[in-house]
Amino acid sequence: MPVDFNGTWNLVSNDNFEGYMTALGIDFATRKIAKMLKPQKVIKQDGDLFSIHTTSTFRDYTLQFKIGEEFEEDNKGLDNRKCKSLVTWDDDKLICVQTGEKKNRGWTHWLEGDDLHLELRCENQVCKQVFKRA
Ligand code: YOG
Repeated sequence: MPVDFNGTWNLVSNDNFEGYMTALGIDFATRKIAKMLKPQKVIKQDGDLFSIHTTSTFRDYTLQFKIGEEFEEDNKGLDNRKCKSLVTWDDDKLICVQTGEKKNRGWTHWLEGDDLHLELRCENQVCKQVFKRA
């Protein structure tokens, strides 16, 4: 039985979100709004099936996937670039590779103590987010 990510999680730190957004080509005005946000994640994990709802006062984003099954991701409301995404386990880490126009795009989730960690990668930028249980 792998790690249990189920729950509602609130953002408590957000390192280099600006660099990540710039690598994604997000415009200045949108970045100024986005960096003030404290998004919440609701994760539902049922065997190999996951849904991750990221919500904020500005935009929401929903992702549903099955481990090991590639799917098309639209990134709607984010950078709106389509990519092919694949999520797999690497020990207790959940790793997503987002293949498309942007090099080295993807993310990793893991638990550390009571905290949920998320690393967001795009090109040469890494954003590190930490969430606590709501
Ligand atoms: O999470 O992919 O948990 O999907 C990344 C924002 C900001 C909109 C958020 C809205 C990238 C304006 C999703 C923030 C910046 C800036 C709340 C991260 C793009 C646009 C939705 C993500 C994965 C892993 C699941």
